[in-house]
Amino acid sequence: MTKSTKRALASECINKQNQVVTVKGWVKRIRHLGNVSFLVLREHSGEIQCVLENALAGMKIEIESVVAVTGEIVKTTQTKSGIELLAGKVEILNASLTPPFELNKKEVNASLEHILNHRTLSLRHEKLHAIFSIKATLAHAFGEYLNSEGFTRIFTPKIVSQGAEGGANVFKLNYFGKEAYLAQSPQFYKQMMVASGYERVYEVGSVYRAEEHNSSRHLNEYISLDVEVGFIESFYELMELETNVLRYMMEKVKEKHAKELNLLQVEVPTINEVPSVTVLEAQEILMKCYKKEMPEGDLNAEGEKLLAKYIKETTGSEFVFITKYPKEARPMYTMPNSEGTTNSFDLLYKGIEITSGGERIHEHEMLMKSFEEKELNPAHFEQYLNIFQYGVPPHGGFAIGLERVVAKLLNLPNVREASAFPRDCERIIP
Ligand code: AMO
Repeated sequence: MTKSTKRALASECINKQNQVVTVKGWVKRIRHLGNVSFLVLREHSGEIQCVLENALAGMKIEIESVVAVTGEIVKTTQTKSGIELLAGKVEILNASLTPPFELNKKEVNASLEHILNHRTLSLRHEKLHAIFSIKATLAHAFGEYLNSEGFTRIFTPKIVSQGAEGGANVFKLNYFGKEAYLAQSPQFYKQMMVASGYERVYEVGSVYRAEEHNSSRHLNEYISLDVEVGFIESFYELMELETNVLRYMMEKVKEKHAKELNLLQVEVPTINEVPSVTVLEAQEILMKCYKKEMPEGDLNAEGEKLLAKYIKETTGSEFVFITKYPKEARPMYTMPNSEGTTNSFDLLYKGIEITSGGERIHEHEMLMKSFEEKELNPAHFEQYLNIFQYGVPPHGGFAIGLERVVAKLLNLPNVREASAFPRDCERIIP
């Protein structure tokens, strides 16, 4: 077996001046000037210009081919990095056809349909590529912060016997002849893991919603960043925890992605205290300032946008918590309070809901009653309900929709742009 040449990364070449190295990657651009060709090679760590002289300059190389280039790293004034590679050998590892997607323009001039139809190629465009590097950092930072606060990461099933969020938006599937569903959220399981004694748990996982409306903020599969905490004194603790998690996530993006943020012309918000209003207060603001009447006990999409505008103008914050929704607007597991509402909250970011959360009912009898009030048959939820007879502490949690956070942070008009391979009513490929 022949030993392959050890690959040098483009980002390391600055420290390899006057050394002979082999770089490997995609041909981003190739320009011919007489006996010389300039090949820009792109890979995950960055780019490097390779200069091909004489015999090599005549080589026929299609852009987006995968190549290995061997040569000496030298200083130059012709590139931003101040170095280039003088090629002695070029090997085409896998030739590309002419790509059906324009990758070398500064802007992406293509419809979302075209972008998504050619996803593998479109993700090679630096602006689209940047979105998913930032998304990965947000998800990682979410876990990193919670780990440092004594949380345990959990992994719960996505094939379930009951939907946790209610409503009609569950995908049914045939599970060896029995009816099963794709999980709408890890709600019951994260509560069960708190009750199992882990107390503080989180999950980063896919969840499924059979939303039939093709809107710019709904996906049929998305990443839910879930948190559940035992022994809470009040649901305000959860709002504080979420503020801290989000602050850490944003700081990490700032720290790691200066280049991508500059490319996308995005400013990462500094999260201080997040303002909070009750649903009732929000409705009063919308009536007083914008003459808008809202649905009973809730805000509609227009109301959420207007409230965000009001909060931004009056406090400077792009985030706002809305608290104390009525029972009717929340799932059966939500803790009611003595004011006739619930200990629940949503978080809006730039006028879009990115989180729901709240305190859960932890007393068996109260929970049974709540299921019955929502006309749910307790027999269908027996396993979950039984747990509450064996010592479950006061607890609560929340879930953040990752793609919505990415879309809002990066000013992407459609949440699909924040999913590498989005699932919507019409799309299941690629
Ligand atoms: P909820 O159903 O409000 O709450 O979902 C939580 C968050 O998930 C995101 N989200 C979506 N993102 C993209 N496409 C969708 N179709 C979609 N639906 C929801 C939103 C939303 O705020 N179990 C509770 C959470 C909890 O109380 O812990 C739940 O799932 O950002």
